[in-house]
Amino acid sequence: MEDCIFCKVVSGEIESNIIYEDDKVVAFEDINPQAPVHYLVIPKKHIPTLLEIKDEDQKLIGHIYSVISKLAKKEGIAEDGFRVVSNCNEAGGQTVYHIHYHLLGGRNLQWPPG
Ligand code: DGP
Repeated sequence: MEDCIFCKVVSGEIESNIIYEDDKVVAFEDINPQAPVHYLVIPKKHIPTLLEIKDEDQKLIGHIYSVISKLAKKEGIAEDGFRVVSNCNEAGGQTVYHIHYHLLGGRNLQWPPG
């Protein structure tokens, strides 16, 4: 998608601090971190919202969670605990319409979220 910010992160057109990449997934630092560790884990495939995830994407979504788990361990936030958030549509707080999973950790996170 030519006007999608995260597709541009995937292509390298927009610079980002990439901390993990494979043929299906990219993880990079959020530009506006809300915790000491705040990464965004995204599929390279453009999927606008969680509502457009198809049955054929099940393996991809599972892979994303596997990457998140490895990153949490690598960053040393696994044992204390962390949060994975995916916002959907306006009321859910989604601002970039390319699905992404926020990985947040390194501090005590509050619940419920605002
Ligand atoms: P959400 O509100 O859930 O759609 O989260 C979008 C996140 O994306 C938000 O935390 C800020 C981040 N973000 C937006 N633009 C960029 C960018 O160009 N680079 C990086 N690294 N993060 C971005």
